[in-house]
Amino acid sequence: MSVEVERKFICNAETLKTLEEIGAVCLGQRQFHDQYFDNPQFDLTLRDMWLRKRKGCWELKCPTVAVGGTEAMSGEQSKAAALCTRYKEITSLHDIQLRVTEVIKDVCEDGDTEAASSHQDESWLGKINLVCFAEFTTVRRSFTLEEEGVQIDLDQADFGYHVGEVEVLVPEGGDVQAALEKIERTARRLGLTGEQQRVEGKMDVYLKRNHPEHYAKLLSVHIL
Ligand code: V4E
Repeated sequence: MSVEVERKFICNAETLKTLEEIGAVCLGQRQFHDQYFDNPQFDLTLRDMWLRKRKGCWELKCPTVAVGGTEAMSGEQSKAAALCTRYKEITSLHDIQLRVTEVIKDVCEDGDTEAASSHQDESWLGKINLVCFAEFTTVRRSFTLEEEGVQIDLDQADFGYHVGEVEVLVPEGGDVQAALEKIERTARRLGLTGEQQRVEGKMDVYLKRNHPEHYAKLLSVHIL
């Protein structure tokens, strides 16, 4: 398990040029199709848990309890930290099923919570009433600033939304504060100093268009 710390940013015509100027190394381009799952009551996403299948593998993103909080930060640091998200990334199918069934145990009437044996076996979804509520394809160009250990992704979603993100993966028990500082330095080098507001991710835009009521609910409980 690792913690993904990331900050989204708005891409513009200058972004590629800026990446080149600051010495970012291109890691290449890839395309992937994401399917996101929840039950009809949206019990997972209302707990800020995001279950998806990407390239044949299951992934679950869950909120992480902030270690060290923001009290030790300066005003500027905590403002910068507020623009970042941190999520635990779980990729073990066994652990994903445990976490998901903890939340959705009441709808499993026959008590049959038999685990799936492989990432391809989707029978467990039906048993706990999980259905796909969002799916889209992303073309992603990735860059790294090797000296910082950050990855910068430029995403183009197939429903017409373009967004960038600066990301650091922190191993379990690692230094989240150091990751926030790397992201902040990178944001400055990218010239993102004017961005004071959280930038919408692909899911914000997708839900706004396709599930506006659920989007409004997530906004009202400050999940989006
Ligand atoms: C919506 C959401 C999550 C699902 C994944 O969203 P995101 O990280 O934007 O997708 P992607 O394709 O960039 O994933 P990656 O390849 O980096 O793993 S996880 C958390 N949320 C909620 C959320 C939020 N509250 N605020 C922002 C700015 N983004 C997402």
